[in-house]
Amino acid sequence: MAPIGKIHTYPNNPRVQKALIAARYNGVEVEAPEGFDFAITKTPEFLKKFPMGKVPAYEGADGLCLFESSAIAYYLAAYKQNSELLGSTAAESALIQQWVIFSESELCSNLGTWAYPLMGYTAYLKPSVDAAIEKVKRAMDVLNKVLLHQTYLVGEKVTFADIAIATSLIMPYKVLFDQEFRAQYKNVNRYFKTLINQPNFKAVVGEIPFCEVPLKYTPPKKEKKAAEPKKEKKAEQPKKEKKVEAAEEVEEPKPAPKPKSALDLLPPSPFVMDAWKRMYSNNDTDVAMKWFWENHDAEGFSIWRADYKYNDELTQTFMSNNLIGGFYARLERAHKYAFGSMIVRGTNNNNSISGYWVIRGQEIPYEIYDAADYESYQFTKIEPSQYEEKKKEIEDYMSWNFEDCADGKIFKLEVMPAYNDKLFKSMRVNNGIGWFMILNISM
Ligand SMILES: N[C@@H](CCC(=O)N[C@@H](CS)C(=O)NCC(=O)O)C(=O)O
Repeated sequence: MAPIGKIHTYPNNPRVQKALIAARYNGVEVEAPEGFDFAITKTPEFLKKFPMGKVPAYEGADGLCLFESSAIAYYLAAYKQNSELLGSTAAESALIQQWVIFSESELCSNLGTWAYPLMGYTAYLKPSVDAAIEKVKRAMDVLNKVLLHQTYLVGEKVTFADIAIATSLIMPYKVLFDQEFRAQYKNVNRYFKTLINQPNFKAVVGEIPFCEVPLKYTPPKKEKKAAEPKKEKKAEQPKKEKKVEAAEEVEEPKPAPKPKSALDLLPPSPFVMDAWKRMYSNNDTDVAMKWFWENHDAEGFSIWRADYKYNDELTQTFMSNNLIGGFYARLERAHKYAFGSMIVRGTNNNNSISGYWVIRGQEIPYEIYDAADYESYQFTKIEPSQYEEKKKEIEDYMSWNFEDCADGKIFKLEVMPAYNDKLFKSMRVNNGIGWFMILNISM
């Protein structure tokens, strides 16, 4: 039988497995060509057919275009008339629908929030990861109860519900659910093993090794700095020493009490960081940069070029952009004192991260060098005598004015990214993947 269509995707995308399994159950052939380049998802031709610019995306030989992995899988599950995958009554169909939605909203999205920071794709925020783990446990409890007396979720045979749920559980069974975790969900374990050993599953997903050592967050190592304000403070205040030591034993640093920044003790500067951020947000970059040079105070602020040190390890451009987001997420205390524009230049498997910063004072302050990811970047100061020579480059970085600019992020707290017009403009100009990747990426 000739393929009825093809699925655009990168190799081994877990979101495609449910479609390929459904296709096998129905004896339908569909292509999932290798050699995919993410860049095509942002071309006008692709966006015309798949306006989200995301994968997987299905293109039928008959012209049907579909995005959303569950819709693609549904189509293949429904392709054969009277397919048993979709139930035989309205009630069964609705129950199947219930579990498909459950797999997306209760499993995939929470599993992504749990796993992706640990894989380094998104910023690690402990409360958000902990909350996601609790939500996954709640969903697993539900499945465990339901599966106590049932082999499959709906009726007595494998349906699309089982395909959706089991494929959502592959990643966590491999890297998150260790033996101790699995021990609490014996019925789900039995169910999962039953499914992944069905020939139609096995042909798509292969052997699934169960997790022995789950992914854990390991903060990047930092070089010790000669004079850290925190340490000085400890020495000056012996009475509080015990309390500080106890706090240091806790896995995650707690926000309070806020140390007063050494930067607040610098002589006042006529350059007002907030005014610059507003200027940048509300005007075209050429207008904003004119204001910047007119108002820049080279004594109170310094300009830095930042280059990621491990560009040769970067792969997908959207992942590089997520790295920038991860760095920013750890610079919470620097918002008052710094502004940065970092961009991803190049293409998948051949890209780099670089940018420019305007920073209070003449050194990289504690608020920046204390961030976990700081050591991954080379910060090079641009001396005032170099301003003229570097002016064009600085402006190009501020406006993302490079042919090879794939994406980027602006470091400034002033407005939420989703409402940041300049960011939207830049995303449009670059057909960028943008901020939403960090929020949307789930599985
Ligand atoms: N809900 C969608 C999610 C698709 C999705 O987020 N795909 C990612 C790759 S796994 C993507 O194409 N991201 C690129 C982008 O956000 O522009 C689905 O299940 O198909």
